[in-house]
Amino acid sequence: MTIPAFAPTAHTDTFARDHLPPLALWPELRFDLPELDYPARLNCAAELLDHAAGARAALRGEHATWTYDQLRAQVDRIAHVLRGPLALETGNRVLLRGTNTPLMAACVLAVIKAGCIAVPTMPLLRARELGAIAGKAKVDAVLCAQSLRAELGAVELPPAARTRTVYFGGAGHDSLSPESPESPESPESLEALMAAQPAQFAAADTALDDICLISFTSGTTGIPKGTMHFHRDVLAICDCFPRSVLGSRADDVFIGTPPLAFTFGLGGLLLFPLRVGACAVLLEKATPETLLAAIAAHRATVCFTAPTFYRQMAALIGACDPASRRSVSAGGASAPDHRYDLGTLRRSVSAGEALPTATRDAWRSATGLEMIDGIGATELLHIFISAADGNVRPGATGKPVPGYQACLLDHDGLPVGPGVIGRLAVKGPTGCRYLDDPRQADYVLNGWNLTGDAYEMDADGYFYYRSRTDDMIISAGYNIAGPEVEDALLRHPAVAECGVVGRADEQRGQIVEAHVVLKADVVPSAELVAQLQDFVKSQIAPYKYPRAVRFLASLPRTETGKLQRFRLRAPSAEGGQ
Ligand code: 3UK
Repeated sequence: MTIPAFAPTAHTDTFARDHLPPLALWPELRFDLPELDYPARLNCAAELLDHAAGARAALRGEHATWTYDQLRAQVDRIAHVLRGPLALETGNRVLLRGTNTPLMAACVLAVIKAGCIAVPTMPLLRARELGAIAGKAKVDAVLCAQSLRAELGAVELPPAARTRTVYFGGAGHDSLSPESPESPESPESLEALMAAQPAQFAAADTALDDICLISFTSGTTGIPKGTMHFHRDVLAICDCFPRSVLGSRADDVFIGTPPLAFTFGLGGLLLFPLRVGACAVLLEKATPETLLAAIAAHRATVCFTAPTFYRQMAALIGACDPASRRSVSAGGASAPDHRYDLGTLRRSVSAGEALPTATRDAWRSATGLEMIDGIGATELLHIFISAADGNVRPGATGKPVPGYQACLLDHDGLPVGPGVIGRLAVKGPTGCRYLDDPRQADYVLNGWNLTGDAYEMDADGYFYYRSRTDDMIISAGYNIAGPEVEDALLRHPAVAECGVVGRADEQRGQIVEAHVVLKADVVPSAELVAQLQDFVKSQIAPYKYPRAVRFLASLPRTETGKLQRFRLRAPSAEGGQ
């Protein structure tokens, strides 16, 4: 069933709706589950906040814990600030900048509850990128963490947004309640403005298909694309993957690394926990060590992070006693090491890029847990193919999450059967709608969202990731998927991390080139190169072995944990060995 778009909008500023793609270029939307049947008037932030869980913990930051009641009160005060002193109209866009803190989370929810549109931005973005986003989304206001203030000063903002820029969460007090007397607020601080506002705000009476979020893709090339999402989309992602695959519960404690400005993090660390009345731990900065320690300290039950983080955490844990899921020190097989007590962890979700089977295996032997791999995309908001528990097949991402459909298309847009690599095509309750962007026509074909991934399906309907469609290496006529070679290399004991790309070659068109980060105690050498090459040949078809091997100190990655293959292919990356 396709629900016709455009219920009467509550927005007085219709900029976002006016810049939706023409309906003919929309993906087909499907609402095949009864839980996706939302009322015509819907404010997703109000829906998530007006929870029975009032007195229970909702968000834990580094400095404080907020109950559901406290979170709602903070959100309501911020919503008043937006509609009162800042004089924003419904439908206005508010650019958001901050690391993962309770106050940043409250800002996102407040913008949406006030009927405005949240435009979250990744903390590491620089002035030029922020200026492009602010201009594209024509933002009307900015809420920015004090810690990210410096870069914002250099951003070219629309004049209305420049005069409506407010800072929050100064050093060490992002925990504060508005009444907190401890730190004098500058007059422009959000906290100072909040203190003068009532703690009850009546949510804007938005339509289920009013836009509430514009999320910019972390694309590696070209101008960032703004993906537009409705109130119902936000609830739809909560009612698909978390219900049918993750199985989230009110007593869960969510934790992880993806920024709230990345929809992987927004869902996993804010929307999903709130939807079931659970608690989320928000970490401002995390390393594999500090995430492990935080899982133990907060008795976390559900973890969201990228594959490379799991690999590094597995290496830190070392051997493990699967019965108690407590780490034991790498040297002594029986002496328990209580530094990292992961006994409460029951779910570990990996997304953002392909999960190598070698990493799945390393995490299982370190923790006893079977990882939940899931492919998501900013255009579709969250995960649409995944598997958990007994449905996991090594090497496969999984099956379409109930509510979504997927198939593989050939070059002509025709479906291919099992065992043939094709272009991944997806449809479901969420889908791609770029803000005023000609690339809409590249992402949507005959109602399907084309994610840009090359996948293969088996006879049982499991989907196996191969590579990005434009990353497939073609060497002497063979198609070689970099991630398969990476998975083979990761099984070698000397390899900490690696990235495999195609490099232009006169004779073969391209050759397979491996960029390898060695484990701390390993010394690079020509013998090691030969060893790694032989090792790959012993694991997968020999023609796939890396003809060139380069050693690097670290791999270039995005803030979302994705390997930047284009940087490995760049001529300047030709150094190394
Ligand atoms: C790749 C994966 C293999 C794939 C995202 C979960 O990553 C997210 O969104 P982005 O827009 O990137 C989308 C692209 O990333 N990818 C993501 N997950 C996997 N490839 N296996 C995976 N498990 O190329 C996809 O097209 O940054 C992930 C939830 C929300 C998200 N936005």
